[in-house]
Amino acid sequence: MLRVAITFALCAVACTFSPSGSQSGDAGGSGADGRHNDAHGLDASDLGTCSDGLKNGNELEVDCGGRCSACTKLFDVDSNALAIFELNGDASDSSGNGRDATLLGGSFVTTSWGHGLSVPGDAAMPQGLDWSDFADLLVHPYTIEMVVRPADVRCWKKLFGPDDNSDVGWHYCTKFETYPNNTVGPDLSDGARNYFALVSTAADKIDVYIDGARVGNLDASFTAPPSQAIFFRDDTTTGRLEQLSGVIDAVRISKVARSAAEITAVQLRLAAQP
Ligand SMILES: [Ca+2]
Ligand SMILES: [Ca+2]
Repeated sequence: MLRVAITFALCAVACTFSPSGSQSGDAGGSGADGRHNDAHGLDASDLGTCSDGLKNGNELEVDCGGRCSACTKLFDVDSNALAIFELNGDASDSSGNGRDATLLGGSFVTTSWGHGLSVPGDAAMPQGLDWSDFADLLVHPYTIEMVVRPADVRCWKKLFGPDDNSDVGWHYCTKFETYPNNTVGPDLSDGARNYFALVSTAADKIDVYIDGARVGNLDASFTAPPSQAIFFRDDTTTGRLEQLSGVIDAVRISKVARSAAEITAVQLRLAAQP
């Protein structure tokens, strides 16, 4: 009886089942040795679990990640999202709220998370996203999360502007900066992916998280709600000479202060599919 129980327990860990109930993990006849959950020892039967509607094997989400094809949705949809832009070929809102951004310019390129918006960083070229139609929704508390791989982090490369006629806003300036206020956090690097989470702590203050770690609290450089919400394009005041160059994989805008645990969870997802 003990042996039966152990066998069953092993199977619960190592075997996979199709929705019809037929067991697929042992299809190769190797027994419940865990081999089929090992990304280094696959056979044809393993790949069937990449389309079974279940999160199994080493999948990051249901039927994607790990040994399956890459996951393409970085952010989970929940009731606290105002808008989610996965940027997998367009600027549509995947939160279910229909708050699409206007694509100002850029091109879509392949990334480890499907696709991202590539912006050239050229003052003469249109680029970025305009979400100004919904800027009045950005009241405290709010959270803006952005996953960006910059080509150049030198001062200044604008990430977010609350007003197209103002130099203020969020920038790369070697570090993260809420111009004209303060820089915060570590020195950042050209070509390295950054996950920024900017979490309001008052109408004019934000906590800054970079790659899952809280690095400080500082003036947001504007008082929420902003008059506009322009991402990844420089303002007219500086002649659009402070344009970001790089690739943006996804953006989520939320009507809550996302918790440290939620932000850590996103960073772990990112790290699992570098
Ligand atoms: Ca699966
Ligand atoms: Ca994406």
